[in-house]
Amino acid sequence: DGWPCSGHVLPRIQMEQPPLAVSSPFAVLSSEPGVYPVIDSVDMLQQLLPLKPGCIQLRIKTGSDGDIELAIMEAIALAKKYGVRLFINDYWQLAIEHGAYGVHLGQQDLETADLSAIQAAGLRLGLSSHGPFELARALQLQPSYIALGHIFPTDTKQMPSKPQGVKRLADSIALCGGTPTVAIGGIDHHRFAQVCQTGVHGVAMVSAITRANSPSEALHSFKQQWEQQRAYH
Ligand code: 3NM
Repeated sequence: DGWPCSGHVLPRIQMEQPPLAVSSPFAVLSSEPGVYPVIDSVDMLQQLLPLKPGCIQLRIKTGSDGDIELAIMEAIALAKKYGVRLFINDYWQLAIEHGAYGVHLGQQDLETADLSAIQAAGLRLGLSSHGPFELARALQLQPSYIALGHIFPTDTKQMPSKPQGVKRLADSIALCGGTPTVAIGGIDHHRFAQVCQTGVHGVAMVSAITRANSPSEALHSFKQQWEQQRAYH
């Protein structure tokens, strides 16, 4: 497919476009996301909920459909009991059906997810972004928050892009205007303070919490640091 130009046929550049079915903002977060563990089991959720993280995300990548639905149902019920805002990664239909606080989607999920249904159900929407193009695409959809990643090298997920670093994180936060932002990727206790100092609204972590000797102590310590940074800035 192309168009003629001075006797040559140039390839037509295909830009994938998001489904722009949604023209108003998604439901807003009740407050900034804060310390935001990303976990993959109900067991880990049970350990962390008593510490009341700002938000928490259930991100399950393996398992049978039945097991995944059961885990999502249990997780939503537990999070409600503790009054913690739970985002379901990927499984937006189940999130709607069982009344999660919100849905978190990657950019590739935008091809298939029904954003209007998520919005109509009143669920919050978090979107991942990994650089200026994805950030612009995410902003167009007026989500409840935008995740900016990955900030530092990470072993948890294979990333096709390069780490963005804190300078780019700060620039992206400015570009987001009023939309809340969440930093993710390679954030641990040593790097937490410099991430907070960018003014980001939330910090998401997988391994620094789930692979700690005591996940609940790790979360407690991140929450304390978050409060200190907030009081300082
Ligand atoms: N999403 P850790 S980075 C799940 O950049 C995930 O979108 C990322 O794990 C993104 O805190 C990432 O262990 C993994 O580095 C984050």
